[in-house]
Amino acid sequence: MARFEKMTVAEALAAFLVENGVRYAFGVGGHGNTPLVEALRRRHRAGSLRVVDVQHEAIAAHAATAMQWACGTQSVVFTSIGPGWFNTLIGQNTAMSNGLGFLVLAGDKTTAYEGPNMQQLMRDGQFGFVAAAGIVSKKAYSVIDPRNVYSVLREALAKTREPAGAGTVNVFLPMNIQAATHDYNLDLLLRRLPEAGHGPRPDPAQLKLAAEAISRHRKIVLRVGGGAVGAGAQIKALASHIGAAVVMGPVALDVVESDFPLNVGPAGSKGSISGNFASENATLVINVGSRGVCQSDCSGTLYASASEFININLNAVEALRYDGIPLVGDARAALRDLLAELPPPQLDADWLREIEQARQRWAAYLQDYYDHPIVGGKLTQPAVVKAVDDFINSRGGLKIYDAGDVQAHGFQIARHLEPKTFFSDTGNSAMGFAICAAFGLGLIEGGRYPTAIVGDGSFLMQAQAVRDMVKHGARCTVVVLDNQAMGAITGLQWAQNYEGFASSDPPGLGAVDFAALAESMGAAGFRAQASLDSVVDCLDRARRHNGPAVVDVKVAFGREKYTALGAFGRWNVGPWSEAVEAIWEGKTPE
Ligand SMILES: Cc1ncc(C[n+]2csc(CCOP(=O)(O)OP(=O)(O)O)c2C)c(N)n1
Ligand SMILES: [Mg+2]
Repeated sequence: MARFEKMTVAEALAAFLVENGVRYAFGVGGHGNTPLVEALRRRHRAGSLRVVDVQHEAIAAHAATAMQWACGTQSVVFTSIGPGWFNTLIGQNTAMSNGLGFLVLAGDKTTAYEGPNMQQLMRDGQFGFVAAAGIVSKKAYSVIDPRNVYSVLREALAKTREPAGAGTVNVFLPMNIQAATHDYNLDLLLRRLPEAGHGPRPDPAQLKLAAEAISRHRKIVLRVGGGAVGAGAQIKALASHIGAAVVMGPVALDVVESDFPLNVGPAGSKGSISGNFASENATLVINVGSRGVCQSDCSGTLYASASEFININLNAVEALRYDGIPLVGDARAALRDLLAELPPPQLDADWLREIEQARQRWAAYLQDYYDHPIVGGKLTQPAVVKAVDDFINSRGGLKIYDAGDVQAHGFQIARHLEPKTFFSDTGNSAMGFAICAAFGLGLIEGGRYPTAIVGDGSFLMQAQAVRDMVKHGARCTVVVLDNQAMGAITGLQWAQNYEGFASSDPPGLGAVDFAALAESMGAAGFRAQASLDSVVDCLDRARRHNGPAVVDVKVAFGREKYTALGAFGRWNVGPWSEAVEAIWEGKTPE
């Protein structure tokens, strides 16, 4: 006999989510979602779901992304109708850019639609929000009937977790429907989604082609992307077998440890000398779960010597990039299958030596920066990033790098000891992601300690997240590298022979006291002096503080050497676009 229970649509929805492993709900209430908030409240009080009210919906979306990324913890985001939902969009794109997804539950006007509603989409038709969300997310639904909770919610949640296609899914909840009651069949309502099965194995015929291609080449690069997370052991095994340099994509820098002798680090304009050297000189490139976003593959022009590509990817379309041999399948399985297909190793001693020399050139280049940590009486950003990164590694913490020069320095300087310890919004580069991510990760009981490394510009885009950290008892540190500039943009303007304009504080304007700002919101604030010892001392005190802490570090900014690491290669932005695209099209550079 089926069991039935009368409840509101919002309550049924909350019951379904809890049953399916959702543990956090981040969001903001409004006139568009009071029945939903009431249903979430009951779950919160019962201890089955933690409701975390935040100061801005982007914080909610970023926190949900970070939780899923770092430890697979499932969350949903809830918003009122209209502006609250709009505020999530930057976070939805961040999640999607990094292959992650979650449900966004947003209020909507009533199904009666008696006339214009406050905060409705101005160009709304009956399903205006659904149409708008359909463009910016994986999928959007409207709950127009209480029974939709059985089917629509199940499908929506499954889509957020789809292998090789995870993304955010928006579910719009008309206000009258949220509050409507229905006699729910509990057996139908409380079904659990099955876990996704093992990923598919690549086609044997394509595997054979790939193995033959490998036997034709001596200079090989294995390019590691986001789809390779969890496949570090298989990547090292294959790289060791074929003597391939391992180039790390920005989203996957920690998949293989920095000390692995064939790891040449990141490539692209914010990459490394060694990563670019290997990429430019390889004749065969094996992409493992890698999309090759513009900044990281010199806008499609990085692999100057490559005549063949192999693409291991769960997504059949991504597997066609660079006209490569497509190995459509799970990275671990495909790498194992490929290795099994190969004859005994024939390593190229010259290539291995060239790789090692390039690694040494990059290490020496970096060391020169670390040896000059002060410019004009202030610490430099590269030196501080190195000190912060070393500190986090020594304590086994998580690091989240924000946007701008801070992010580039994270790519280039951070060292990786184990997977799932480095996070940066590489595909969307949403300023303020890191501070929100640290907030989310700092809530997880027994979780690893998170530290956000952010610029002044990025901090001030989501400064209110500090208040959320305080309110909800997050344990985390935010290190602000304050150069009083949107430094990455000024640097780009200079590199393109423009004037630095509208991208830094006007001369004479005093700096923000970030420690005081943090203290005003109830967090601990620490001010570093102009020495690396002082930075480390502040980090240590921040870490021992049992709550959120902000460490304010004033860093040098200008055209002088040592203030920022170099950019390399090509990037199709601004005045460079045409020249880079000509190379991409196959024209010889002038
Ligand atoms: C939301 C958002 N707006 C604009 C940009 C473009 N952008 C990229 S980096 C950057 C400046 C970052 O400044 P800051 O956080 O202070 O870091 P810095 O480069 O100075 O180290 C800007 C404006 C962006 N990535 N995200
Ligand atoms: Mg800055």
